[in-house]
Order: sequence, then structure tokens, then C-alpha cells
Amino acid sequence: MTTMTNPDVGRVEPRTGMRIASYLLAEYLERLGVEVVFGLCGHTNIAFLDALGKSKVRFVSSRHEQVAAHAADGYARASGKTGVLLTHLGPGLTNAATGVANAALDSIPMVVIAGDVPSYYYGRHPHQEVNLHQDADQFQIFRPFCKRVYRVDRAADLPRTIERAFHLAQTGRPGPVLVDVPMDFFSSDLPADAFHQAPASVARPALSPAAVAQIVDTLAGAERGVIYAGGGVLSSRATDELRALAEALEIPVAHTLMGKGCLPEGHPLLLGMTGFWGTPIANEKCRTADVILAIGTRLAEANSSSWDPRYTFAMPPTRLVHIDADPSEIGRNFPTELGAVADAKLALGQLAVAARGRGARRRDGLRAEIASAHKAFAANWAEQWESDQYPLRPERILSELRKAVPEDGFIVTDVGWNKNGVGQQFAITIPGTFITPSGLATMGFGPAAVLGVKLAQPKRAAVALIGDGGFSANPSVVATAMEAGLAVVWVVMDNAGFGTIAGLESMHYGSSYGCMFERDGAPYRVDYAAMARACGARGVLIGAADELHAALREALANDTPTVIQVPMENVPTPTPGYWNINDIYRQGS
Ligand SMILES: Cc1ncc(C[n+]2csc(CCOP(=O)(O)OP(=O)(O)O)c2C)c(N)n1
Repeated sequence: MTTMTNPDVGRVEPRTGMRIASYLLAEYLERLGVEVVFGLCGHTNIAFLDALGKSKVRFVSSRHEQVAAHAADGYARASGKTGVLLTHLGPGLTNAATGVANAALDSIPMVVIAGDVPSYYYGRHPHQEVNLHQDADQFQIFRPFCKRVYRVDRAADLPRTIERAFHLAQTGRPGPVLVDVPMDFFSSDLPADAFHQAPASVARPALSPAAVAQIVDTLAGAERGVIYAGGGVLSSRATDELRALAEALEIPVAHTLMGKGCLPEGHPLLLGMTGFWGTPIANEKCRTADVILAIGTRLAEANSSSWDPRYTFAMPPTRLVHIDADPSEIGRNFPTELGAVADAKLALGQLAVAARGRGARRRDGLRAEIASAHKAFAANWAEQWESDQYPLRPERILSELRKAVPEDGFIVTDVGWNKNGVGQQFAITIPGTFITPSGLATMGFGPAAVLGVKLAQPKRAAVALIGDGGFSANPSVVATAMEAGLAVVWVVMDNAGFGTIAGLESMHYGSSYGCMFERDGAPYRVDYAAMARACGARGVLIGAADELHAALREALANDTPTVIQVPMENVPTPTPGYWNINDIYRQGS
């Protein structure tokens, strides 16, 4: 094994064979294939920054750790690799918490390296230490949303802790792992070969032959079977296998928000998204199914219409077969006839092979029924897709985006109309091109995650479709994109408020108090396009509906990041499903 890639740094001390840990760590990341570390500096991590600066690993510096965490998350989703985040201690780590938790709830692999106080000051309560209950206690803050939190207590433990972190982040159900490093350990001497152990490659679990036979029998014998695909199908790159299984048995496919893209839009067996913001045909076919094979999903609340049997899933009488990477997801919300712990790609591949040539019950008219249901639902907004009104209808923004962005371009959403509308109405044909925060549904994800997406796939378009609330949560992304040379496009759907919540409040309480952007009782609008120009980026304020198409085309053709601000009417996304919160609100005097 070579111990050095750069002759100028971290020289092996000839007498002792020792080198400084931070340089060894940077070289280890190189060997693991880490291309980029996202983060923000502080006095606790500059020793490692110096090493990164002298390595082949790129460091992308952000202005806020939440931005860096979302960017690492977006990078992981678009590259299929583990995202890597570097933070300072105390406020640096706490700022990152939201982004790391967002990754955790969407099962995104991430390694977080945080600087901490010098180890020899434990007990003395040094600068910026979190210590109200225990010395150097900041790592505990990440416990509820990390697969594991490590505080390194001896410099010699750093190599194997980092190796464990990469191993754990990727194996089983992926997620973030924290390695909390007292700053003196970055500068300590370690044997030149200390980082010798690479994470093991792990064979992923497949279905047993008996489970394959049972599941295929059940599906082939079903009268009204449905395959229900979650984000796990996309993250395991299993869409070809899913399609093969669905076509072999002529079974329709519904999906979760994160499962969107599991079959290309227009596939005759594709029912669409389920749940509150889903499509009527997907909810109906799931609710009336005799058998559902759910795979790579945790059957979460929004997608399941709060598990109310009147809307999306009625299990029983529907029989549920559930395949997931995480055994704890099986059987939580619905009685399950058969649960299986397996990788989605392997499992769907096995099922597709076993199903081929098996034939299924005749499903005359199924494809025609699906096509006409899609047509009927889309008729509800067909007019809005063409609408010339100003401020624009949100549907018109979607239609211009679909025309302008190449099929393999990425649409990264935030929360609000953008996420719900894209999930329900926007055609995705290439798997993985729709990136969205589902589990934590973090406002502020989209503007930042798109940075990591573009970095992972520089040749492909990367557009963040976000509300003005989401954009103004993290506007420093523009400066970061400029510094990092990332030609991303942010389309800001500007309704001068937290529109989705304003709509909810006015529906139940007749007012949107606290949800709209106002000054002296009048709508308060920010010139986001001018903000972008102040950063040296391009900023375009749309003045009429027919300006949007050209603005998008120009932005996508340009090397400079662009903010396109689109004044938009605040209207709700259609809700064919159900969300129990609407039964909770009570108005008093
Ligand atoms: C960090 C965070 N805070 C609050 C919320 C609750 N929330 C969900 S949607 C939403 C409004 C988002 O506003 P905007 O980005 O302008 O999009 P719009 O709803 O107007 O389409 C809020 C505040 C959240 N999801 N995340």
C-alpha cells in the first residue's frame, strides 16, 4: 500500500514511521473513492481541511452547515455513493442536524465527520463544547437520527472508526453515521499504515427459493393484485426488475412519493402515486386490491392516507406481502401475510425470473381502465397547464419545466406545492431524476440538495423547483454555487408566503395568520432575482407566463447559476387521499 499521494505533505517521519492523522485520513477517503466532502470550517477541523486541500478529494465550502448536509444528501442520491459532511463542533454540528436527520429519514448513506474540543480538555468545559450533562457530549445530539454515533476517544481509534462509519452508512438500510473527532486527534501521529482496512464488500440479502415461489404464486393467483414500490426500488436501482415482474404478471404498479420514477410515465401499468396527494386510480386500485406486494417502502402516513382503510389501503381484507431491507419496517401498520428482508433489486430480479412464463389471471381492460383514469384526472388541470394568467398557475410552471428540462435532467423539490404537484402531476421517465425530501419533509432541502446533485452529475441539468419559503430558508446556496462553479437553476414559485400551510390554516380557521409574508399588513415580496445578481449569479424575474419557457432554456444553456423567480397564485394541490390532521383542528373564539 502506498502511504502518500502527494510528496509535499504528511511526510513519513523516517525514524518512527509515523504521519499526521489528517493527511492519512484524506488519503484514505481518496482510496475509498470519495470525490467530494461538503462542509464548513471551524478551528476544530482546519487540520483536516489542509489535508483535503492537498488531496484529490474536493472540498465544497458552504455558508451554513444545513446547506452542506443537504448537498451531501443530494450528492449521495444522484451518485449512488455515500455523502460525506465535515463540520465544526457545537453550532457547526447543531446547524447540520436538520440536514443529517433529513438524510436519515430518507435512508441516504452519509458519513459525518465533526471536529470536537481537544480531548485533554475534557472536564474543563472549553470553548464551544456541549457539556451540560457530560464532557464532549455533542455527539449525543445526533443519536436519534444516526445509525450510530461514534466519539473517538483515542487517536489510534480514528482509522477503524472511520472504516466502521463507511461500512455502516452503506449496509442494510442506508443512513448517516457520525464520527466525532477531538481536534487534537487530527494533528496526532499515527503509523503510516494505520488506515489499512477498507470496508468489507457485503453481499446483499436475497429471497429464499421458498419465499420466491410463495410470492409469485400469490401474485399470479391474485385477481386484483398491485405492486407498491417505494424509494428502496430506486435506491437499489431495481426499476428494470420491477418492470419485468409487473409485465410478466400483468400487475399494475402504484408508488410512494420517493418511488416516483419506478416505471416511466406513460407505462400502461403505472397507476401513479398513492395517498393524500396521490392519484385517484392509485388509491382506488390499492384500496380494492386482493393482494399487494409492497417493496422498499415503510408504508408511511402521507402515502397511506393516514392508514385509514377508506382511502388508500384496506389491509385486511387485502393480503399484504412486504419486502424491505429493514426488518423493523415489516408489520408495523398493517397485518402482513408474508414479510421478507431482502435487497429490492435482488428480490425483484428473482421474482421476475420466476414469474416469466407463469402467466397471470386475465386482466382484460386493465390497461384501458388505467389510461382513461389518468386522462380523467389530468382533465382537472389541463386548462391550468396552458393558463396565461399572471401571477402564474403552479401547473403552468410544471408544464414549462417539463418542456424545457431534458428527460435525464434532475428535478429537485423542496416541500410545498412543488413537491406535492410534481409527485402527482409531473412526468418522470428516467429513474432517479426526481429528488425530494420525503420522511422529514424539510423546508430548505431543495435549494441546497441541488448543489450536490449537480456535482454528482455535472453533464446533466439540475433544477430545484422550490417555494419562496423554501428558497429564503437557505438563500446562501447561490453564493456556494458560484464558488463551486455549479450551474444549477432554482425556479422559485413565489406566492409571498408559506402557501401550503397558509392554505391549510385558512381552510380550517378562515385566516392564514402567521403564514404569509407581510409588512404593515400588505404582502411583502423579496426580489430573489436581484439577490442572485448580487451574488454574481443570473437572476430573472418572470413578468408574464410566456416568458418562462425562454428563461428556462437560457438558464439551462448557461454556465452561471440562475434564479428564476416566478410570481405564482397560491392554490392547493388536489388531494384525492386523506390526512388525519384535518380532523384534529378545532376553531374556538
Ligand atoms: C424546516 C421546516 N419548517 C416548517 C415546515 C412546515 N411546512 C411545510 S410546507 C411549508 C410551506 C412551504 O412554503 P413555500 O416553500 O413557500 O412553498 P409553498 O407551500 O408556498 O408552495 C411549511 C412551512 C417544514 N416542512 N420544514
